[in-house]
Amino acid sequence: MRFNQRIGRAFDPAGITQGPQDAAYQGGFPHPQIPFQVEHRPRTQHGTQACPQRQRGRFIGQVHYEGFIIIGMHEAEDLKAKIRDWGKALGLDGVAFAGIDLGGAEPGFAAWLAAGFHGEMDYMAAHGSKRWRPAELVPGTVSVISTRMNYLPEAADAAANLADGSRAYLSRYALGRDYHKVLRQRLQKLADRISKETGPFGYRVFTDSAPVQEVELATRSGLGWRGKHTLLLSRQAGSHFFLGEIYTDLALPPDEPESDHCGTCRACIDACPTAAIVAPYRVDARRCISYLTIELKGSIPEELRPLIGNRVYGCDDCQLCCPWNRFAHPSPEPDFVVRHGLDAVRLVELFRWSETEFEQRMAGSPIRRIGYERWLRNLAVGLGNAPASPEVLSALESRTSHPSTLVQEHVAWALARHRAAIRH
Ligand code: B12
Ligand code: SF4
Ligand code: SF4
Repeated sequence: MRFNQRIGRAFDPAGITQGPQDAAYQGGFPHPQIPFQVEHRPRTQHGTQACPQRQRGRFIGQVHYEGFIIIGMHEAEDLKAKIRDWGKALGLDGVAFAGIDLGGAEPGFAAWLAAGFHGEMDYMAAHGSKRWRPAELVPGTVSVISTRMNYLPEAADAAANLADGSRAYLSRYALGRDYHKVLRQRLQKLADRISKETGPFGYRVFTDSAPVQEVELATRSGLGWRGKHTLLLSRQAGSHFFLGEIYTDLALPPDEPESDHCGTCRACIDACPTAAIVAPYRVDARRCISYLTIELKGSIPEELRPLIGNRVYGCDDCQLCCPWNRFAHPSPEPDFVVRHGLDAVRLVELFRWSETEFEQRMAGSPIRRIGYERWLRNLAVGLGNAPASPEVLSALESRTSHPSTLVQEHVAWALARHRAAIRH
């Protein structure tokens, strides 16, 4: 019997689609009615990936037995190889496969929450065990297709930009088009391609948009290993890539995890400007510049402002210093091409933008989600840290009566800083 290697409790039309309470499950793969709170980007998750009706018998080497799908190991490996190739053709730089047992990682996450490291990101504490049990988030899931997509654009040198305090530093990932859209579309195309081979199947695609433990899944799939900065790293590509997943009811054998290649290095811990990496594999988000400039809605703690330097949207320091990022390749993806010269732009220039200019220029960019008020807040901090010049002072003075008290407060801090420096 060839069909006994992998068994997935994948799809039970009789049990799922006919239940009156499960109207949302019509079509084979459920649209969980969870008001998914976004992680990097608030938005409601739309169930666009439902499969209409599974057509039995169209899947290679697939046998249905009492509600189980049984796939032969040989056929599943063959399908995995094809999925890798299709992913590559779609511009995904890595495709690997994980199971759904995330046991072992939950206590570390609970400790992170208990320490309050999530700050104001309440969505990180929501959703309970769905985060750890993919089949609770998307019933029927038995495997995860874990993918990565390189984003590094051809851009002005990051170190030179960081060293020039009159320039703005925006995280490399945010210089082009919003990756959520780009990666999500690729994953959808990959799922469409798979269904051409297998017939309709149950799936749902994710990227940074739901209670999905993306780094943990990617680590288990062997897509890379978790660095001491907590991000995923790969020997071929460093860490400048996004992660995205397809939860699926296809039972695909998991790949082998990658071994750890950080060794005794601790460059990322030492390079962090705010000491946010409080220990290897532990990031206190409340100190992380990425959190302070993107996630935090209110006032940036004063003691951290001088440490932020000119980083006005996100931060890359823990990655820029990583030896493995010598192997990071610029992405050929047109969507990640730098827009509006954001890789080498002066703080005063960005601070001059009106709200309309911000909305127009940032349309389609991940930066737009922080809104104009937080944009000015961040720039005011950058200007407060910039070398004093008449231009910097007059730019700040032009915003002292801005209608937002948040902006006013950060501008006042920046001006006070410069005036104190001039007095001494
Ligand atoms: C919340 C979040 C953040 C938060 C918190 C980051 C963090 N390290 O937790 C903030 C806003 C700070 C952030 C910043 C960034 N993020 Co972010 N973020 C996420 C998100 C939504 C969830 C991550 C998460 O689950 N954190 C919770 C903690 C507990 O998990 P963890 O750090 O992985 O910790 C594990 C262990 O290290 C250990 N542990 C951790 N702390 C502790 C504490 C104790 C006491 C113990 C015992 C154990 C322990 O247990 C955990 C369980 O396995 C993911 C997307 C997703 N849905 O997964 C993207 C994601 C991780 N982010 C991403 C990116 C790109 C970034 C930035 C580089 C963006 C930027 N340039 O500004 C920075 C990098 C900062 C950093 N060093 O982490 C990418 C990473 C891609 C990659 N190569 O890995 C992801 C995967 C998004 C995506 N789809 O591509 N992010
Ligand atoms: S992104 Fe910046 S602030 Fe956050 S952990 Fe990395 S180096 Fe530190
Ligand atoms: S800088 Fe060093 S410790 Fe940090 S992720 Fe890279 S190799 Fe690992």
